[in-house]
Amino acid sequence: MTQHRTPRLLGTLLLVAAAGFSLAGAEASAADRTATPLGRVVPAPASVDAGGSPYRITDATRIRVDDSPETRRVGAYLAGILRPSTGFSLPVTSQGTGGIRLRLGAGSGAGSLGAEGYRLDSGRDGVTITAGKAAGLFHGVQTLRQLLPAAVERNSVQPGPWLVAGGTIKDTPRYGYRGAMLDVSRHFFTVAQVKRYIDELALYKVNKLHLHLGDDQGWRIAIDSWPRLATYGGSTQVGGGAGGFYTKADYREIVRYAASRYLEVVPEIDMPGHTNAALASYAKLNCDGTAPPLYTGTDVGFSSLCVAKPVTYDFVDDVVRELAALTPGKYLHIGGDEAHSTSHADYVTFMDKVQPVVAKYGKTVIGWHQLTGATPAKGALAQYWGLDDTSAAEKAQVVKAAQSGTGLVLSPADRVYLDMKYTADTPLGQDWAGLVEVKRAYDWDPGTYLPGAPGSAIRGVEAPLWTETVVTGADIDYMAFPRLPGAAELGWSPASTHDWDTYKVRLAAQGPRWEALGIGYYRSPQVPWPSA
Ligand code: NGO
Repeated sequence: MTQHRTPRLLGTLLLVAAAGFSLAGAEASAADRTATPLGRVVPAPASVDAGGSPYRITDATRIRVDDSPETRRVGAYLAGILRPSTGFSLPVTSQGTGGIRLRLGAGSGAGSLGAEGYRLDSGRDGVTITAGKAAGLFHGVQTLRQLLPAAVERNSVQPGPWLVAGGTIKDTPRYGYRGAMLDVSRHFFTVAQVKRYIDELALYKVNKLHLHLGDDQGWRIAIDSWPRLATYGGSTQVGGGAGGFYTKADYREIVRYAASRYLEVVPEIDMPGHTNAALASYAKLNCDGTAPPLYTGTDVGFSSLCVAKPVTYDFVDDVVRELAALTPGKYLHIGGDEAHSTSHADYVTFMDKVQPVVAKYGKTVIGWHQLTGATPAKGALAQYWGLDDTSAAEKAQVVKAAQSGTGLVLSPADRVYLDMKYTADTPLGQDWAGLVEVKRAYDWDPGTYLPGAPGSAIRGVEAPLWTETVVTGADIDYMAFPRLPGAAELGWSPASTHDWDTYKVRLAAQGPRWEALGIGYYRSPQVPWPSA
């Protein structure tokens, strides 16, 4: 570190001497050159008032927390990010003033910041993040992270300087539901891979991780009362690989880790279609009593639970009960898409019977938007995954449900399906919904996307990553970046900030950050990435 610094400092001193400036003046101009402009953050903050002196994190900086355990935890998390790259000790303490301060529920209008909002004040003496709730502090910390140079994300000591531009950010989310889905059924992903994705999501203030735990190709969660679901139904995946499943301990660890990043896990068991793995595991679930073979292809719409058999509802009750017991969050997703092998009447019957089971175990139903073709339970959310040019009749059905109180989560497939190819040349992904370049993924408004749906029905945005073609952690990164931050911004930032030309500049600034984090991404020619 010293070796790096000496020539830099010497250079600065020589320049200062030549120009006849004071050292303080030189520092100020260095600050101007290197502090990230206050608003250059993804998602765009709701309000930015830049100005005043920057704060410089130094060896003397302390992270000052109030006495609540949650504030301490967020402080420790921040220290964990800053220490390796700055090389500073950054003690987390409740003593003293100045430095980086995390304050929960105290003054500065914290009450108006809601469950997830925060305020960040930066000036010569320090940076203060204030929030009403710990989630807000955590989101404020993500903003602070992005205001520091990208090198802050590295694991070894970097030269700095570590400047935070002066001014005030006040920030609250547009929507309460800001999700990302990972399909762990088509290809299985380990707990470590899921944790890495959680960390990537947290950086962009995503607060829901939807896990697609069951589909034709694999059942991925241990259910004690139906053990073969996981041990047999989870024993393969697309292409015939070994597959895998989460034990309950694994799953609890995912839920715990997500909660430590203020994400709620939304588990999905897709029903009554997309159930070949379950049907293969238990012959009695099939109408004809014969188990089909395991499936490793990528067709959809060929499987259905047997709506007429009572055992189907024993199965559903057991699965929902055990899954609900693993789920501290509010929601349980029951799928309901592409039930092409279930008659419409059976579909309606099935949903009428299954939704009350979810309620019985204390959870709120989410279903893919085909659920609006049945009768969505009171309080249920429908996840819209149509296209811009989905038929008017299908959209009208969703809009009608929204008018009757069903909340909507928007995942238009030709906008935010992260498994769509960026261009015809993208080596991974599908193109059934079209090619989705970065601009297309960002340039739509959730508030007006489905005309006729009341604004209050729109609960948020979710970016699903289906994994028929996605096999490794690197594949996840490549398909998610740089589109995921756009979906996150649509969920968080006020419509008034929506502007592709300024967004692409903020997005471009994320590139070096991803490089520092080891995230391989698609270098879209639409984005003005800084040259390496
Ligand atoms: C569809 C289908 C999934 C596929 C995905 C691939 C929904 C909700 N059902 O989305 O089974 O994996 O497309 O893009």
